[in-house]
Amino acid sequence: MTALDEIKIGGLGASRRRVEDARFVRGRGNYTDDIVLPGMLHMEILRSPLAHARITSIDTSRAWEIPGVRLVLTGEMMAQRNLAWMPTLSYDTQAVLATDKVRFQGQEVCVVVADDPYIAKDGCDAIVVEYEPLTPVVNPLQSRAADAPLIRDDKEGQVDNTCYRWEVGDRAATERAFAQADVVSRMQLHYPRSHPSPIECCGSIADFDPATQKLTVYMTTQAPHIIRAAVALVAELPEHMIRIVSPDIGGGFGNKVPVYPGYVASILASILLGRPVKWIEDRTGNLASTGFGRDMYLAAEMALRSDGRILAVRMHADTDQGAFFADAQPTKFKIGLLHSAFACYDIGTGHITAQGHYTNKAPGGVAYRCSFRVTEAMFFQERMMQAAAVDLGMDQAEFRRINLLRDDAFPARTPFGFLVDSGQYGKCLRLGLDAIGYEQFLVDQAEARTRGRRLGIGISTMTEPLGAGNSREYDILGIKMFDSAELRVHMTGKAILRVGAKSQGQGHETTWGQIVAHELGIPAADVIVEEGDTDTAPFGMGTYASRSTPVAGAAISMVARKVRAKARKLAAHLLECSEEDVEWELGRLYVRGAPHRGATIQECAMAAYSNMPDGMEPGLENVAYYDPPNLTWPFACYIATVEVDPETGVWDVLRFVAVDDCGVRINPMVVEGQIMGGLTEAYAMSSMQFQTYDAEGNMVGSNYMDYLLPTAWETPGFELHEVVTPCPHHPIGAKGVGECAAVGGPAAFVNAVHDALSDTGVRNIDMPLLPDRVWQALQDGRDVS
Ligand code: PCD
Repeated sequence: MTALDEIKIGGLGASRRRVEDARFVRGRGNYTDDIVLPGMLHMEILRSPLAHARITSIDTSRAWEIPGVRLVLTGEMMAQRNLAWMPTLSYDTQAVLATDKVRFQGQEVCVVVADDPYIAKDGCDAIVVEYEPLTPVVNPLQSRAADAPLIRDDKEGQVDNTCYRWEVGDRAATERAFAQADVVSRMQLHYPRSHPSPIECCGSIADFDPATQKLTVYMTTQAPHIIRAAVALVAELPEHMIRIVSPDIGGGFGNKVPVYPGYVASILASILLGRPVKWIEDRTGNLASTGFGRDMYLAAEMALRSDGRILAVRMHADTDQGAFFADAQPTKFKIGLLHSAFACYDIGTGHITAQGHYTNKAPGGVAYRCSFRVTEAMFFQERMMQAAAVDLGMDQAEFRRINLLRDDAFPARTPFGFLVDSGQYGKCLRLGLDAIGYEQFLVDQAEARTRGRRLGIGISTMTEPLGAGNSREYDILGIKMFDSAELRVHMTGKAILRVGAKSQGQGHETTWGQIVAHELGIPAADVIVEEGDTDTAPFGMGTYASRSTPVAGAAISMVARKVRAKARKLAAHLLECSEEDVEWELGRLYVRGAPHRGATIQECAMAAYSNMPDGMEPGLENVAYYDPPNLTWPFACYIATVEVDPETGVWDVLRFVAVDDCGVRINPMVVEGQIMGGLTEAYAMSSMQFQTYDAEGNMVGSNYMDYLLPTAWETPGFELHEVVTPCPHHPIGAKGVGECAAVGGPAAFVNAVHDALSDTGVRNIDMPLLPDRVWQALQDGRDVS
């Protein structure tokens, strides 16, 4: 066979149509809310109207009187079962239902279970809660003030509102480098709170069967196995009696990684009532209480030589974690992978400090489309790079070019301890500049300026650490980060593949089959892919941080290779030769030197059930657990050109060029879809999206009138290009890609707008770059934060 045949069977590199779409576009998906179980009840949550208050009394009597109400749960009742508080994925605790205080607006106070969701809502309305208001704390500045109220007075030994402190790098070497700098460039900014905002909100159906004592939970989780482990450990239920099923998921974006009180309350309700209990969150519940991204204040300095070389970087981050430190982080890294900042540049040395702050806001810091805080890292890095180029009086593209890691530098150790695997950064940058017509744009820009028009160009070059772990360094709650795949080839050569990851729309059912096709020559269409049921799928850490291709994808290659090894034995038996003489080509094994004597993979599969050699275990299946040796490091160069209207502050995107290198692409069409999706979110964050709070801690943006999602109408067109640098340690050379564009994209838009304002003295306008902010900056010639 030839490479062309691999495309025909839907192998590596085939832009195969997404098989899951056959049900999605027909409205035949099976989401949590589509599932109806016999005797199912419905749960609603009563949320706190106040950001910070002591609960003085809760009266549920009127709720109990409503016909159809089956159960009302308060924090007190949870406490009696030791379930009022739950551990978070970051070694903190979070209130399931409030007992002592409420700590953010929208916090879960009571739940009502009833015959239908409307009765349950009426039940919530009938509950009377009395609050004694406390001073709300809505940002890190207030949080660390000497007279700030203590938010987490539930935690023993907690004396102030500090959530954590963290540090990495070489302080002394960094100080020495700064002492030698010709130019020191400084920058401060806020990456605002944004919300992943999946189209499907969160929800669960807990189904405890009193007869079998088995608990089944259908739920919107990106990490079903982690949930099973958490339920087993927290509720002390035997693990084999817990089955977590993630059915179809309508977008995750990191929002569906944490464990939410609604899940836990529905489980307890089902155990108490012995009936299935469904909880489906509404939009405001989702926007007001579930995992936020970002909300980080960054300050940094860069030590530069006058020839443009970066000697060192010093950064400090203050994060607003909200009331509970509830996002998932690898244990060692309290602020995620923020220290991946500057990983694509040769920066000599650096030092980063970080402090997390509790505030009276919903838990934040979730890795919204990024590998644990990498979005903040790359945004800051690229805003800093632009500011430094201005300070040096250098061309921004040239400044990047001379500092990017060179092709012969890999594997490259960063000052913060990462090992960057491979890349062709200079090539990507050049391709991007050529595609946008960089030199000509600068000419046009200068010419337009003479006529009062403000054009700008913004560049963002970035890399992202994707595919946690390796297990030496990465764990969540002590569980090592690896992944798994189980492949069973049936006698007719068709197969089922079960994987520990869980797609939320990424297209795993399509792409995983392609890896099997590549490794075994079985057409991708002959492989059924199953994910998300802990009773059937092998253990996996879930799908987030673009880890599925780097980790689960590698496990799929490895399990297919194990199957191939057995097929080789079967072929030797069929071909009556020794195993050493059997050669492999895609989909077929043959006798070395006699290529016409061969057996197809399908013939070998049949033999595994009907004609195996004496002493061989029948069947053709295997399982593989994959612990990656390193993260994969894709690279991207994003370039935006914009025009800013000086009269209104409105800016339009003229063109957007993206050059992505995510190693070998399994399905180029899926990859392009991922990049376009990420760029759309990047555009949203830079231009229109933020979650903000007033001084009382009231959330502004708890609905889609205030929190804006871009539609096809506002979203600019994207011109996509590719470079392929295979990952040296991944079995098929693939790197992750799902998040890159959302991570690197915002800086391209924001840099472009700032470039259009380069003669005004404006150094930074914080995101989102709403027209009024841009206009204000233009009026005053000053920064807007
Ligand atoms: N791929 C290919 N090739 C390569 C790579 C990749 O083909 N080289 C493809 C795969 O297979 C898939 C996709 O693509 O299908 C993706 O991948 P990745 O990168 O590996 O990733 P994952 O893991 O799978 O996923 C995850 C991501 C994330 S993370 C996010 S946010 C987002 C993204 O993904 N989300 C979502 N995308 C998406 N899409 C959709 N549709 N939906 C959703 O939800 Mo995080 O951390 O969670 O925040």
